[in-house]
Amino acid sequence: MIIRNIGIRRCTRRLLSTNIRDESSTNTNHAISNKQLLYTTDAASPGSIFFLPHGTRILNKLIQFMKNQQIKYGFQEVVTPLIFKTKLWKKSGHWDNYKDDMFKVVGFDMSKEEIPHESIEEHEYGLKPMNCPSHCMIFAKFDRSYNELPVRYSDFSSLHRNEASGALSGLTRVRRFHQDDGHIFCNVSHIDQEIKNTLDLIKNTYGVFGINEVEYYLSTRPDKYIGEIATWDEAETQLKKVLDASTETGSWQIREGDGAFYGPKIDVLLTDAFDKKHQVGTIQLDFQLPKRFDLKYVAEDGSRNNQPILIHRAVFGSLERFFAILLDHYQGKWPFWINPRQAVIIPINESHIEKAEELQRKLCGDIINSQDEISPLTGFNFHVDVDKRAATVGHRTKEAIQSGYSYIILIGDKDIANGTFSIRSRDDRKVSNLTGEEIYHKFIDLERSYQ
Ligand code: SSA
Ligand code: ZN
Repeated sequence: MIIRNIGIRRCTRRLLSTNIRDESSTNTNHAISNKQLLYTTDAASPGSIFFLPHGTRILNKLIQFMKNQQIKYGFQEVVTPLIFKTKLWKKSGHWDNYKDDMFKVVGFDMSKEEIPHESIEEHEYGLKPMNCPSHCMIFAKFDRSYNELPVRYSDFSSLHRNEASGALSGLTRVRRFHQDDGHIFCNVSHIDQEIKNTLDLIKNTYGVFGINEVEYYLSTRPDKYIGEIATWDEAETQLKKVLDASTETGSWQIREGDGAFYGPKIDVLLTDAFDKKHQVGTIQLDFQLPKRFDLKYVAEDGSRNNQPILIHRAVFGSLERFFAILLDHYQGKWPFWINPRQAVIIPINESHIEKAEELQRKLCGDIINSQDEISPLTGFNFHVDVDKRAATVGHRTKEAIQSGYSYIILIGDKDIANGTFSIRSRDDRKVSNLTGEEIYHKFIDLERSYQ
């Protein structure tokens, strides 16, 4: 039974990954990454990405973007452990239903374990493939009342899944990744609104990146599941209802048997430039984990035995997979707000270097310019370089465009005399003459409006 089910799971995955693993989009992404120095990998840790400084800038922007949206939607961010004892994974159901996709962790020196015990469960840990158990544990730590629901936790933890080496693909299927994960603990009356909010957030988020072609799928009960069929049917009906009612989704399709082991889900898929589909966002309705973790809240009438419902959701899906989508979507031509190379200043000759560096300091913002010993926590800080090389202006400009800088700023004698700089964008030869202050405010406006 187990083997058959695993076979089916692998099989559905293979169906998806025949699309996902197409080498063409992966290769293009690698080529852009190599040129722009965004990420790298090493055989010492297959399927785990090293994000280089410029790639990390993009990743941090995505995280900051999502943190800000989530505050608006009432999420509270938490930080949770990476390893949990086997006992916890047995309780959550991952041990029976997800173990093959997990990494086991044991200390080399067992004598360091606090409680010497015969049981393997006392010293064997699993590296988490999901954040849901941690969030259920936090919910269970306190007495909960109906008037605090929905409780919404978000988490950007590292997750590890022991994906088959043959299934690994670029940034889209990796072993270590970070979801923009969220878990909503609520009651039945909240479900529709919470799912609608998430669908709105998904649509609006993708819209910021100019991605408007989105497909929605309802993934139903897999062969390997926990709980009662009647509960599953109820959850699936509920999701169908929201999908039908939601003006955001338009039409949607069914993926039979592709739900999570704990509940059915709405999966959101994007298609890349090579016509390959990638599952990014997901919304999952779960009546099972609250039962396994014995989650309870006190209702308005004072009754204590009320079980919340759990909604799992991710908007980007994982930062790694979404990064791959963006690489493919922009082909390295990042919009200013997320560009790891926002501007380069080119002093025409040596005598202009001082002014160039002055402008660089200004655009790099409050953190660098702080007069205090300790830099402030927030402020606008743009990624601006100065190209002081002796090469011709034409050559340096051409290289700057090829490297993907959004703006090229020239400074020469005439500019110094006028107290301005000559600024042009990557895509338009038209030059404007702006003061340092005007450039700084232009950049602030671009970042604020996600351009
Ligand atoms: N527990 C839920 C979220 O609360 C969960 O983990 N759901 S999920 O398994 O469907 O994963 C969510 C998203 O993570 C997926 O839609 C996909 O975008 C991303 N993801 C899953 N596995 C991988 C992987 N191996 N590599 C990159 N991204 C992944
Ligand atoms: Zn989850």
